Amino acid sequence: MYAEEPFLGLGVVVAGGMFLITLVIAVFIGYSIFKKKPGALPASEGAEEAPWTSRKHRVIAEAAGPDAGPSTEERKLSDALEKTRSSLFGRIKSVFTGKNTLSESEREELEEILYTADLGPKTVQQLLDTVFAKLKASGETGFEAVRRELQAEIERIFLPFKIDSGAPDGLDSLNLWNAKPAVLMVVGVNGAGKTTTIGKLAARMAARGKRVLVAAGDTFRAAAGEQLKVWTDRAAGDAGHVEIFDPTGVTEPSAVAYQALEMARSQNYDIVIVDTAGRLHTQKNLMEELKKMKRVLLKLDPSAPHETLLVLDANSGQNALIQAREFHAALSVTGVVLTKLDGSAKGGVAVGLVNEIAVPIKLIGVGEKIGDLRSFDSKAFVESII
Ligand SMILES: Nc1nc2c(ncn2[C@@H]2O[C@H](COP(=O)(O)OP(=O)(O)O)[C@@H](O)[C@H]2O)c(=O)[nH]1
Ligand SMILES: [Mg+2]
Repeated sequence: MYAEEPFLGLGVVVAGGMFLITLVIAVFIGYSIFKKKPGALPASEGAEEAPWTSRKHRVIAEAAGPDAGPSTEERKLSDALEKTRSSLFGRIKSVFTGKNTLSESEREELEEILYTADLGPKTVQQLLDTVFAKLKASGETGFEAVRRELQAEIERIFLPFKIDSGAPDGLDSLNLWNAKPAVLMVVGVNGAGKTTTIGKLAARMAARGKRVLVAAGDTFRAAAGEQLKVWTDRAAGDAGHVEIFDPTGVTEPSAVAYQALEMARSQNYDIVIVDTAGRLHTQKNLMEELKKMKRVLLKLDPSAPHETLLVLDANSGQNALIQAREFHAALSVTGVVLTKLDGSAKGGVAVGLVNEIAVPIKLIGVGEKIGDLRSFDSKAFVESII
């Protein structure tokens, strides 16, 4: 009996060894199969793909609305804000390289950086007062502390105007879902991006199955109607629920808006978007015309317009603040679309806008294509710029 024990021990060792070898082979085979399965590993994405392919797919996915995933949205936002980031994060960081103090001289440097990034003088002072008071109390110095407190303070500014943007297509931030037809008036100076934004919005509305009528209310600019037509055709895509209302011979913008709403009512449209002029003979004339437009819409529907969006070009910096003040005083705008954030170093203007004009930024434009419109996520925005 005792003599058999060594053989038994040897048997156990051999069996154990074979089991281990089998296990290693099984794991190896399993891994190879898993690796070949399409989509099993994200590494296959992008690398050798032609850039236009991914771009094309992205645009289509985004135009289709809610199905577009949040990852694309985040990636594109931080890409778009790259210049603003280097004019804020980059320059603020360089103030603190090689020193870890927080004196008057750093305050002056920060002040200049925030001014030139277009946050607005009043907002800059308010931010720095708070941040410096906090850091003095805690005794902290250095870049990370300044960055943390700046981010917190800017987020605090955005907080009262934070909008639950719902689905990734950004449309839920607009008050257009409790009326039929709902009226969206789009205002702003020439070249701000009104017509482009209308195209982007109409595409998303069509993707939600809505019937959209776009009123060509910019009767002042020659070819404005044709440009709008190109956008509405693009927006309609294959689903085709976007029409343009551009009556020949009607030169008064309010008349166009009025007739469009009448038509939308009789033909069962869900949403009327009114494009408007950005320039008339004088700025005063423009404001009067826009106010009149609002009044005539109100005559047909006491709750119209349900949204008045002001389109502002981020590149216009402090001028955007001046425009916002004027348009808001005349029309009580319900939200801002901040366009051309892509490639602009002046994205910081968003902070001054909300702080000084007290209107929410509902959407942002990050490019010229139909998919390049985003809901405004203030937290992601702040983290992308500082
Ligand atoms: N890069 C970029 N260009 C934009 C954006 N929105 C509009 N544009 C461009 O700005 C220019 C003026 O736009 P348009 O819609 O005609 O402005 P409108 O006069 O306010 O109607 C056009 O060349 C658009 O392609 C944006 O978010 N990013
Ligand atoms: Mg236009």
